[in-house]
Amino acid sequence: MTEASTAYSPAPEGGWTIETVAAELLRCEDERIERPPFTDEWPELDLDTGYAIQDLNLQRRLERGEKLIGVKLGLTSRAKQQRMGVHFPFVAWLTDGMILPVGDPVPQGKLIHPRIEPEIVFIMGEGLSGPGVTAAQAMAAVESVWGGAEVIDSRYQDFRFKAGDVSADNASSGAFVTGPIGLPPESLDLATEAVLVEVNGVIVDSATGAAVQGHPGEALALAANDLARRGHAIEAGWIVLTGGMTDAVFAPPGSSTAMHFTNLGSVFLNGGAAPDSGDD
Ligand code: OOG
Ligand code: MG
Repeated sequence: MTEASTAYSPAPEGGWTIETVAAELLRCEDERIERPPFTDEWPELDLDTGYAIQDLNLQRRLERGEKLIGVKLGLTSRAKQQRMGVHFPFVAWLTDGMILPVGDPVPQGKLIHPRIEPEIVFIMGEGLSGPGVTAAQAMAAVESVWGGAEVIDSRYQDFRFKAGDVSADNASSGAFVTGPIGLPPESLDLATEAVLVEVNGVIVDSATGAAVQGHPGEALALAANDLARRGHAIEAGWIVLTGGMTDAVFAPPGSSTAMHFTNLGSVFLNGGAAPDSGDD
C-alpha cells in the first residue's frame, strides 16, 4: 500500500460538501482509514445534512450491489448517549453487506476499531409509515423479536463525533449478528427482557429493554416517524436494530464477547485474528 492511500483527505478547496463528505466516508470505510470529524472544519454539518450524506452513500452501496434490508437506530439508550455525547436518537441504513453469519468472528480485516453492543432486534411482518406511529402500532407490525449484537465501527478517530458526523457515517455501522431464538412479540415483556454483557468470561454490564426509550417498541415507532420526515417508510420483512441497550465493549483480536438474553438466548462473538497490517 502506498502512503497516500492510507491517509485521510484534507478539506477540498472551498470546504466540504455533501458529495465530498460522502465519498470520503465511504473511502475511509473501504480502506479502513480513521479521520477527524468533519464538524471540526464544517460546524454547520447538522443531523439533517448528515442524513443527506447517509442517503447518498446508501445509493452508492446499492449501486455496488448491496441490498437494503432494514434500519438501525442509534443512541436510543442513556448509556449510549452519555458515552457518545450526542443526546438524541437517530436512524441509519442496514444492507446485506453488514450481516455477520452466526459463528463468524468479528471481521477485523474490514473494520477499524470495532466495538460490540447488545440490541433487541425486530423482523417486521408489516410495513410502518409515519408520521404519528405509536409504540403499540409499531409492535403490532412486528413479526418476531430476536436478541442481537451489533459490531459498530466509526470512521472517526476515537469515536469522536457530533450528531452530523455520526448520522453521515451511517451511525457507525459495521456488522451485526442475530441470536438463536426468535419469538412473537406478544410472548415476552420487552421492557423487562434483560441482557448480560460478558467479555473474556467476566460480566461487565447489563440492562433491560426498558433502557431503549422505555421500550424497544418506542424506538421502532421513532424510526418510522423519523423516516417519514425523510420520505421513507419501514417495509415488511425489514430488520430493525433498536439500538445499543448498554455502552459498547471493545472487541480486539482474540477477545471473546457474549450477550446473554433472558428469553432470547445468547449471542457469542469471537474477536478473530488481527488483520494484515498492509505493510507487507
Ligand atoms: C453511534 C452508533 C450508535 C447504537 O446502537 O446506539 C448505535 C456510536 O455509538 O458510534 O449503533
Ligand atoms: Mg447499535
